[in-house]
Amino acid sequence: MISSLIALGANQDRGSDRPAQTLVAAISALTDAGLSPCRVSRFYGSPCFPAGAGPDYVNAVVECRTELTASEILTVLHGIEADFGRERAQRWGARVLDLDLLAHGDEVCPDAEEQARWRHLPLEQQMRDAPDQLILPHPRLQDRAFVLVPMADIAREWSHPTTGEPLAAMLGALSAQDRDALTPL
Ligand code: PH2
Ligand code: MG
Ligand code: MG
Repeated sequence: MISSLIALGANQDRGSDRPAQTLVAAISALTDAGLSPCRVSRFYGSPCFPAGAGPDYVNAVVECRTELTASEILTVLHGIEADFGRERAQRWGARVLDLDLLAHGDEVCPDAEEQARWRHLPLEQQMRDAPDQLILPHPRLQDRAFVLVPMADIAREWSHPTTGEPLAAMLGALSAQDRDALTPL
């Protein structure tokens, strides 16, 4: 069994469902797909990144233990996003549901060099270029309070497989302002 960390986010109502209800439904859908979360973080309200680009998000992180490969998990996540009516129109636009595979055990994809290249991408290039292949760990993980704060609820012991940096150090490297902008619901 491999431990997988999955980030959930929503900042748009889905029919009459508010984003937090959508995350609850998405966790059920993960369970139905055989990815039953063994740990679920608190749900947090978080200001949209980049600031002003859209409504506030609800974010959470779950841990699943699974025999599925990373690419099989990704297929499941994309299937759930599609079932929930996610349209992949605008990069970083408003979305009814976003499911991101953050990490799959200690796996580094496609390799350490390429993972590092995406991790160090300047912001303007991040806004323009999306990787067409799975990058693990998620290349933006260390930059985002809306990932690290919920992750710390359930995966305090996690450390980055290439940099060796512990989660607590990544959290400490964020500004207090970014961390404090996350509010548990
Ligand atoms: N996801 C994005 C872009 N911006 N901002 C917050 N607060 N939470 C997110 O999950 C998020 C975002 C792209 O996936
Ligand atoms: Mg995504
Ligand atoms: Mg995302």
